[in-house]
Amino acid sequence: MRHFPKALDRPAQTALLGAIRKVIAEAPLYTPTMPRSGKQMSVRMTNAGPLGWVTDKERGYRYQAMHPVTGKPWPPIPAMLLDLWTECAGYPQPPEACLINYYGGAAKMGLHQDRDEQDFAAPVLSVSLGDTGIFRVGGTTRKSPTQSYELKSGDVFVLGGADRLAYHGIDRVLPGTSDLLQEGGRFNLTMRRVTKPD
Ligand code: MD3
Ligand code: FE
Repeated sequence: MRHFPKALDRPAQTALLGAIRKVIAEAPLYTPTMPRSGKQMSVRMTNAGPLGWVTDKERGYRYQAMHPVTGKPWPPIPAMLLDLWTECAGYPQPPEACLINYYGGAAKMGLHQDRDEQDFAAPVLSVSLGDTGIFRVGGTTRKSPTQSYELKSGDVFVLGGADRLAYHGIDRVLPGTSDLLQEGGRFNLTMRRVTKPD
C-alpha cells in the first residue's frame, strides 16, 4: 500500500475534475443497489473504460461494458488518469475499468474487499478529489485491526501485493474541507485491471 499525498497539484485536480465532469455528462451518476436486499448505496457511481463495476438487486456485483441506465458503452478513461497509472501503478497493461464514486452529504462505504476482478496481480490505483474522506484499511480478514487515513483532494493511493485484498472502506467525508467541488462532497476514482492477461 503506497500513499502519495497531494500527487496532483491544484491545477491538475481542476483539469482532472473537468475530465470527470465530461465522463458524467455522457454516463450519468446513478444509485447502485445491493445484491439480494436491493438496498440503495449512499455513494453514487458511474465508470469510464472498456468495463465498469456495477451492482443491482437482481444480478449483484459485476463488471459490464454498458451503463446500466443508458445502455451505452462507458466513455474512455481520461488520458490524465492513464498517464497516472503508467507513472504509479508499476503494471505493464493499462487499466480496464475506472470506477467513479461520488460521496455527497452523509455518504459512506462499509468495510469490504475488492474481489470481483479476475486478476489480483494488478494493483488498484485510487485518486481523491474534493472533501477529505476518512479511509479505513485492515487486513485480509474482517477481524484484522484497522488503520485510518485521511484521503485529501489530489491524493493517490496504490494498493498492490497482499494489500490488494485488504478490507477497506470510507467511514465518512468531512464537509467543507475542500473548495474544489462547487457542490461539495468527494469524488474517488479507482482504476483496475479486471481480466487475466493471457
Ligand atoms: C484497499 N473506494 O470503490 S479508494 C471501492 O474512496 C472503494 O471510494 C473507496 O473502496 C473510495 O471499491 C476507497 C481506495 C482503495 C481502493 C481499492 C482498494 C483502497 C483499497 C483495494 C484493496 C485495498
Ligand atoms: Fe473497495
